[in-house]
Amino acid sequence: MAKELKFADEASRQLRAYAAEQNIEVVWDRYEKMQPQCGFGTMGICCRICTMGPCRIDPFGEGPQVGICGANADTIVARNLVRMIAGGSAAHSDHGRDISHTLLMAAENPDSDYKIKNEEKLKAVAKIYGVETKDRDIKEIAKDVARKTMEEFGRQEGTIVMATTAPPARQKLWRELGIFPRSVDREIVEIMHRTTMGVDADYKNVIKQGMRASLGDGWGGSMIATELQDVLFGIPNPIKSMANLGILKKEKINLVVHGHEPVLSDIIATVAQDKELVEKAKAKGADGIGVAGICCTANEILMRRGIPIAGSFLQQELAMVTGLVDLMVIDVQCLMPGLRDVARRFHTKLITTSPKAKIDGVEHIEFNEKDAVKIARQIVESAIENFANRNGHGILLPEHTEKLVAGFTTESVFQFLGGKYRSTYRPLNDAVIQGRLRGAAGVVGCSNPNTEYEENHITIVKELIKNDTLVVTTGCNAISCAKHGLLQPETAFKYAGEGLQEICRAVGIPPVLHLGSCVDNSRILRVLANVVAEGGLGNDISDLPVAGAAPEWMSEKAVAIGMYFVASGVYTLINHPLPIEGSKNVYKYLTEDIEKEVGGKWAFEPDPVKAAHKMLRHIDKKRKALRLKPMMYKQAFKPEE
Ligand code: SF4
Ligand code: MSK
Repeated sequence: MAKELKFADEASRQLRAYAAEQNIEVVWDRYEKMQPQCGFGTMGICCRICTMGPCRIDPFGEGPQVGICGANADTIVARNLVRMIAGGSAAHSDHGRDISHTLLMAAENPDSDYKIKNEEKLKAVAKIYGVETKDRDIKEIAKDVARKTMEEFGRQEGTIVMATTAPPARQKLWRELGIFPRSVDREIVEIMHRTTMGVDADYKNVIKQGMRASLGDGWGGSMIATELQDVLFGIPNPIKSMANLGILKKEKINLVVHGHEPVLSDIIATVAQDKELVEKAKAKGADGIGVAGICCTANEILMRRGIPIAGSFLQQELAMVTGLVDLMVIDVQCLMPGLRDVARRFHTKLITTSPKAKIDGVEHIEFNEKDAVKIARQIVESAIENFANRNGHGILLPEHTEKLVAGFTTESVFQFLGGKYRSTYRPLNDAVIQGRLRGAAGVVGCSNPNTEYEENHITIVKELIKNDTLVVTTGCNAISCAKHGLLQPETAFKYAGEGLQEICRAVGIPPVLHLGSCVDNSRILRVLANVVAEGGLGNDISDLPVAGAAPEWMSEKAVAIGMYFVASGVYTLINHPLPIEGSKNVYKYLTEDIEKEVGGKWAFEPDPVKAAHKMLRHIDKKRKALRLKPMMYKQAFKPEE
């Protein structure tokens, strides 16, 4: 019998209990079976880089303190950590590279299924790269921009051009420290080189390369992905929608898209509205075709099209457990191979689409951008065909849904704050300076069965907004916030402090702003750069009264994101520590000493209220340094604790 778990989300609790009754194993069951987990791995002191090993360091000091080659805990821990950064940066950046190729294809091929949807954004990116725009055909500009962004991945000389959008003081610091990223791929390759057997054994030097690669992700690969997706699919604008598994409909064909890249999901969302296909669906007895998303591909099509969100990372299997998913189509990243076995217990058809992400025994329909609509049609038709296999037995649909407003961006929200016709960050900066806002926090990232599902996400966000801190969110945190009603403007009056309420009332925004998918954390970087450029809050990101958190993190991508925020000057808090506890030196360096070098540091705090308070204290420290008005606290805690 599966252990009864506490979930902040009732829909997930019900479905997880139902799965247990039916003997369907899902992520929480596999997590339980895995206990106790390996202490060496958790502490980062296991090395299997060469076959003299595997080696492990005895954390109690009684057994071996170095590996067979003589590598100590500091070296092993640092190497393991930066290899996580390499994995995470590679995932985001490969996504960015694919979008550059899609843009080039859209510009070169007049019959392409992709079009340039936002010329203004294309011209803004062209400006960053010095591409001439005056009196030029938009497709010519797009070709140049696509090629320039492609060069960012494999550049052999110079540095990443996109990273010149960081504040000048930050760029100067990166150059002085030798961490200004040269090219996206090069920094990832260099991590792999330095961490192979017998290369870099100085933990600080290893971590330095980790910072450089992560900056290549945040200010390079991820930023390119975000910018070019806005060009191809449109810049999001505030848009209403719904979230949670209750958005699946008994009477409709339910097609769930899951993964990260909008090149497929965006086309599916269009094709699913095709009259002929809708008629086909009706002929099969369905009341139309419903598209819903899981994880970040969901965020992509929510932000631009208002397509409802079925759930976050930990709900991918539960969506199938409803018995209502006729087809789930997946692309890349955060796809649990366990989906295959859950799908087999239901009529659900699971389809992989990327040559990079197949699952043994699962139907594969290979997607390519050249035949995007044709392939999307094939997938939608497959969902329609499979509707007849839904036998009506064993359906459990928790009726839980929540309204939301998403679609905020670096451009749109602050245009809002600046008034309709003035695109300026001045009102935002002024609100912080005058003390209506304490500051801002980015709360992002995954969920993890090692934490009570969504409890940390929601508690931390509520505590921050209560204390007049504007929250921006991406990834699965954004989905959790949506499911718990935090993305509604009215929420401000329930949970936010008076200053933040005042702003939300004046501008009509929620106190928690959904900025998109995981690659869209680059929007947060851009917001920070714009706030610095607006003036009055210091010269660099590290001067700002801001903090970041990933309260239920699990992915290597979260490590890359956290590290690029730290290296950009941001205090970054996660619940469970990085796997570095096996090295006192690495731990101290990342949680203390690194701040003297880059202005940001890591913090670990599993208790969400204490975590929020740590972030607030950091924000207040920055306010004090800027000589801004001290803030009141909405809950009894000692500011200096
Ligand atoms: Fe062991 Fe050194 Fe080989 Fe790692 S690199 S497995 S510590 S011998
Ligand atoms: S999907 S990386 S679980 S946020 Fe981007 Fe969610 Fe984390 Fe995947």
